[in-house]
Formats: sequence, C-alpha cells, structure tokens
Amino acid sequence: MDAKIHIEQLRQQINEFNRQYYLEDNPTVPDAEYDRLFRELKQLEEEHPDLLVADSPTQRVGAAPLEKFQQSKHLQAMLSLDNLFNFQDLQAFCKRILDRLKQDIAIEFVCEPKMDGIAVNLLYENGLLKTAATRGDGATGEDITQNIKTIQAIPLKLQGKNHPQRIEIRGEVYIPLAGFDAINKQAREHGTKEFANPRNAAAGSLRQLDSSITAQRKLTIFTYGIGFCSDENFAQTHAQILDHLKSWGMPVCPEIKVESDINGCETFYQNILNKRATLPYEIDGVVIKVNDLKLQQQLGFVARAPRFATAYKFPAQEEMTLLEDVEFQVGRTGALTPVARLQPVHVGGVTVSNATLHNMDEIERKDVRIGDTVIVRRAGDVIPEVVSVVMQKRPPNAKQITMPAQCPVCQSEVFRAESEAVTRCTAGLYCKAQRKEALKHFASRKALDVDGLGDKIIEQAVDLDLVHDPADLYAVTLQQWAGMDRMAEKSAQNVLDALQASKETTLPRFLFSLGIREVGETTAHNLAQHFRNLDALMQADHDALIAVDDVGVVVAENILHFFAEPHNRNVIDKLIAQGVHWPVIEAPSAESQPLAGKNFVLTGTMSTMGRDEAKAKLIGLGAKVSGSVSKNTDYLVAGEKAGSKLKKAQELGVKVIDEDALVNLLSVYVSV
Ligand code: JCF
Repeated sequence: MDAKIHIEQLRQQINEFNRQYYLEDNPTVPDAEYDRLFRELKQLEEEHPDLLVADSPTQRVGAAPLEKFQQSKHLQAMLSLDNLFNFQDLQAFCKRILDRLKQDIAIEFVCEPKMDGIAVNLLYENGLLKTAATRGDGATGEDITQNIKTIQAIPLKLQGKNHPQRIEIRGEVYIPLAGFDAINKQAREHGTKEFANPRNAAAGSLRQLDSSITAQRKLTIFTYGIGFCSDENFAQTHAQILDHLKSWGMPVCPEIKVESDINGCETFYQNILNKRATLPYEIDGVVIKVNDLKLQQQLGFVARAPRFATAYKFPAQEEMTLLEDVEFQVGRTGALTPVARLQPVHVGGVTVSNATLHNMDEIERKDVRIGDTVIVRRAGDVIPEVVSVVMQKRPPNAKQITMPAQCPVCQSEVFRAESEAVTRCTAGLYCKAQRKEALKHFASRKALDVDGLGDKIIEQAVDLDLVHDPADLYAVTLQQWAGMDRMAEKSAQNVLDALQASKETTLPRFLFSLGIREVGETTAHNLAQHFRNLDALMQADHDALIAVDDVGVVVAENILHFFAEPHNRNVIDKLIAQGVHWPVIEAPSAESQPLAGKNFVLTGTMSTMGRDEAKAKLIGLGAKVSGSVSKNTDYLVAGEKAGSKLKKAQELGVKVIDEDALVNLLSVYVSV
C-alpha cells in the first residue's frame, strides 16, 4: 500500500478510537491494539519524515522540556464571572438584566455546571490547534500549547467542515476524580507531596515545563464558549455555539441545558447540587448565561466580568477552623483512627465538628498539631477531612499528636505492622469498640440482615455486657431487649422475630457476616460458590484459596488466619448451635450449564437487555464471556453499531450472531 494512504488511514483510525474513548466513554478496541496501531504509525512517520504533519496523533507527546513558558496574548479578553449564592441574588441578577434591556418578558438562559479546573484558551486556525494558553490576567496568559496537546480529548484538528478560519475556543481543563485519586495514590507511594484537591492537581499538571509529565496525568476538558471568531455571524445563540463545538469534536459537558426563565435556572441549580456527589468530576456551582448573543452584546461588561453571565456558587466545601483536640476511634478491625475535634464550622451546608485525620502518616505529612487552625473539607457525602494546616496561625504551644500506647477503649496493647499505615488494638472481640462494630456488621443488611437491630441497641447490648460475640445476640431475652433505652415491648418482640428470621440465611451472607478482613460481599459469594460448604472452606489451604476468583495472597492469609483462631471457630459453632443455617449449594450439573466450554464476546449496543445482563445470563449457563475476539471465540454477539470487534471476528471466521439470535438462544434455557 502507498505509505501516504496507509499513514492517513492509521491517523484516522487512531483519532476515531480517541474520540470513542475520550468523548463517548466507549472504548471499542483493547489498549494493546491501540498501542500497536500507534507504534505502526510512528514507525511509518520515521521512515517517511516528509509525510509528518503537526496534527498527527504522534505529535501529542515527545516535545522537549521548556526552560520557561512564553507569554501568549489572547485575541479577545478572557473574562471571569461574578459570584452569587442564593435565589434572591439570582433574581436581582435577572432584574438588572431586564432593566438594562428595558424588557419585561422572560429571557432564555443556558445553565451549565461550573467546572472546578483551569480556564484555557485554544486558538484554532484553519481547523488546526495553533496555540493554547492559560487565562493569566485575562489579557495575556502562559503558552501551554505543548502540554495541551497531550490531552487526548482535545482535537488537534477540528472535525467536520466550515469552521471559522480563526477561532478561540474557551474551556476548563480538569482532572476527573478517579484521575485525581490515582495521582495522589502515586504521590503517597513515592513519598512526594499530595495535591489538596483536583483543581490544584489540574493546575500543577498543566504548569509542567516537561510535557511528558503532563501526558501522564489524566487531564481532560469541557469547552464552554468562544473568544475571538473570524466569522462574526456563525451563531445567534450560546446554545448554537455549543452545538458547533460538539460537531467539531470538542468535549462539551452533557449536563448543559437551556432554561426559559430563572425559576428553571433555580431548578437546574438544585438538581445539579443533588447530583453533585455522583458526578465523576468536581464542580463548585452553576454558570448561567443569557442565551441570545445579540442580548449578550447589548448587555456588555463591567470591569472583568460580563453582565450577561454569572456563577451561582454552591455553599463552600472548605472552611477554616480550630483543631481543639484529637481522639482515636477504634473500628471493626481494631484500627485506631485519629479524629479531629473541631470548633464547629459550617461547611457545604452542614455543621462539622469532627473530621478524620486518616492515620499517623497523614498527620505527619500534613504536620497537624493540636491548637492549629486547619482547613476542613467536606466533599459530597464523604466523611469530612482535615486538608491542611494554616501555618501562619500556629500558636507557639501547638501540641504534637501521638498514637496512644494502649487501646483507648479496652486498654489492650496496640500494634502496628511494619507494612501497614495503621495501628490496631490487638484485643479483637474483647475490645468493646471492635465488638460493637463487628455486631453492627453481622446484623447489617448484606450480612444476616437483622431488621430492627439498630446501632444504638447493639451499643447498649455491649455496654450492658449482654453480648460478647454475634452468637450471644440470639440468647438475649425479650425482657433484656425491652429493658433497653428507647425500646418498648413491641420493638423488643420485633428484634426477637428479626433474629429468628435471620437464622435462615445463605452461605455467602454467613461468610460475609463473619467480618473476615477484606472478605467483602463479592469475595464471600465467590468463596461460597467455589467450596459450596463451610467445612470445605475451613479446611482449604493457601493454594486452594488462591484458586478462587478474586482471592489473592493477602485475602487467603486473612482467611487462614481467621479460621485458625479457636475463638472464631467457637463463635461459628455457637451460631450453628443457635440454629443459623443455609441451604446446600448444589454442584452445577451438566444440565444447568449447557453453554459450558463456549466462549462468547459481546459488542455493540443491545436493546432488549443490557450487555451486563446478557453477560450474567451467559455466565449463569456456564459460558465464558471475554472482552476481545480471538481464534478461541465461539460466538461474537453483535448489537447495534458494532465496530472493530465485528470486523476482527469476520476476519477470523468467528461465528457472528445478532441480538435476536442471542435472545432466542437464551430463551431456550432461561426466561428473558
Ligand atoms: O466551568 C467553568 N469554570 C466556567 C468558567 C464556565 C463558563 O461558562 C465560563 C467560565 C468563565 C467565564 N464562562 C465565562 C464567560
């Protein structure tokens, strides 16, 4: 094949895979295949340097480190936004607009989540990315072109046709929460400094003189508008601008909506606030803009900010307060967790008076002392944490935090394994704190599900010394339950009934309820399916254990250790003696596994059932379902818009069936 054509094909393929991966969140080829194509392209370009172009996907990485950043002047100023914090402010914002426009009918607004990232300006000329800059002072920023090019979600060349000859595209570069966690995990492992929040991580990553470092960070972008544009009339509304951006392959936040008045904006704000904790990125409010561009122009600017747009901020997530004391809480596994007692402070809409300090390594790294003024953060529904110390405010008598030598609850010895960051109380169920947590876990919904046996009741039962282990729960009498605080005879009877009902359980639930370290619901399920009865599991050795799905060396050791403890065996015996029982798990019979030995691959979109559901059903019938097509594949199930996997299957001569055929096949064995 002509090298030029081949190179062009490879670039197109790679760009398409990038688009699927970064824009649609829907990878269609395994990483290895992508890497292979990428290497092939690189090799060809090396052999034909005359065919190399600036927008080749190979040109994203590999630029030489800079000495310093050059200045870059924006063609049009980059504005900031005024903030507002409540619905009254929003009404006032809208009234000012209507007054200025001398208009009293509602006008449309575009609402979008306000990304907590770094504003950037991307200049495209003739569809090619020319320069990229930070906001800087609004007029001039730093030229970060070579760092921006490493961000795979940003097209080096705009898709489609008819783009303005010269256009500045504005957006916010950010790190998704998962990428942020990955960076900080790495920092912890390397003993380097962690970033306090995703915004700092994004800023730090963009401000690297060596773009190979930027390339390793999981940066991405949402674009939200334009600056200079050589074609003045290419859109009438802000929503149309966003549509253009999307059609050019620029990522645009999928949450953005047009609202017909400010009540709509308020609803949007409330909805996004509720959704905030489930979004995969950090946002700190909602941006509200007049949709009509003519009206925008009429409204103009005040100082640095437009009159036609505003940021409706969420309540603060970080606040400053005094760290008054530190206490150590003992968890289910005996781990002693330092907890900061704070002067109560309002953060993100709630009053916070306790925050976790995680462990001693964290305390040391952040150099936290009693008496310090600290920054507290509350993110979504997670436990508030101490982020950092305000060193300027440290009093001379600030006190070092030390790990107690004994368990603060039971005074037993504490122990820290060399390989671990945590110190633990060694007393197991003898420690009342551990016992309470173990019992709560035992009674919880995914374990033995003792409905009505709440945390407060369990705590009383332990404090009254009525229960020493989970089996003792079954020996507490009606009178004893009824004698506890906030318990009437009726609720005491309910607890007894729930305990009685909980005796009829399943092996996976029972295993999970034991609280073996790192044996969660899934592992418990896998262990139960594999060994099918408790005795077989209790007799399994290390090698037998690691043969189970998802069980590694550490979990295997935890299981061995648990069952080696005579005390734990005794609790199990007592539970069984109390009548806790479960049905035997049948060995899968040949009839129940008609698809045993068959390898399936699923691809494309399915309409009658999700891919996960199809996968679960196939596995239930004994089939193996894998992610990529090989010569060992027996069937490729191709849904709508099947792509490269379908092609590969056809090349390899693998049998391809469509969704209807799969439904037919499954309906022979199970109801679908
Ligand atoms: O998401 C943002 N942080 C964001 C910032 C979104 C916008 O639509 C913006 C912005 C800053 C200025 N719009 C302007 C005009």
